[in-house]
Amino acid sequence: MTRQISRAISAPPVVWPVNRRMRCHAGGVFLALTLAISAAMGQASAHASLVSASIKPGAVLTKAPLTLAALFAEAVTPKGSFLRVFEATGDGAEVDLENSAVSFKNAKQITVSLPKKMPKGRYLVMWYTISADDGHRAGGSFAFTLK
Ligand SMILES: [Cu+2]
Repeated sequence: MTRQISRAISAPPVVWPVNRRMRCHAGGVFLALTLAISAAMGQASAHASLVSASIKPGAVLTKAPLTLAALFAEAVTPKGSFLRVFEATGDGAEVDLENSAVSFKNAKQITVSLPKKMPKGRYLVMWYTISADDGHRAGGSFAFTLK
């Protein structure tokens, strides 16, 4: 039952023509619908969103790790999904070794190597996933500090 509902709701919303006068009344309906869809999506666990990472968001590290691994809620496609690390200051240069890849043993995990001599500073991790289950895309970022 829940599955059928979420499948029906996750279809692209049909946008029908609404004239200006109708729109203010329709606003409440759209809001209610949006809330209903969000609730249904939450139950269905929709995308390959970030579950955990070997460097925790907001972490302050004293020793630079050589790899960063991140775990996602769903299996991700090797093509198109990535993990990248940038300097949060200065010119925002990419610091990882540009070898972001989905783990052989776990299709829900992406790893990337970090340089041996990573300078102290603040870094920004960016992740982007395409779900291997349904093709849905998700992305986000978090910061950490090396001091
Ligand atoms: Cu999805």
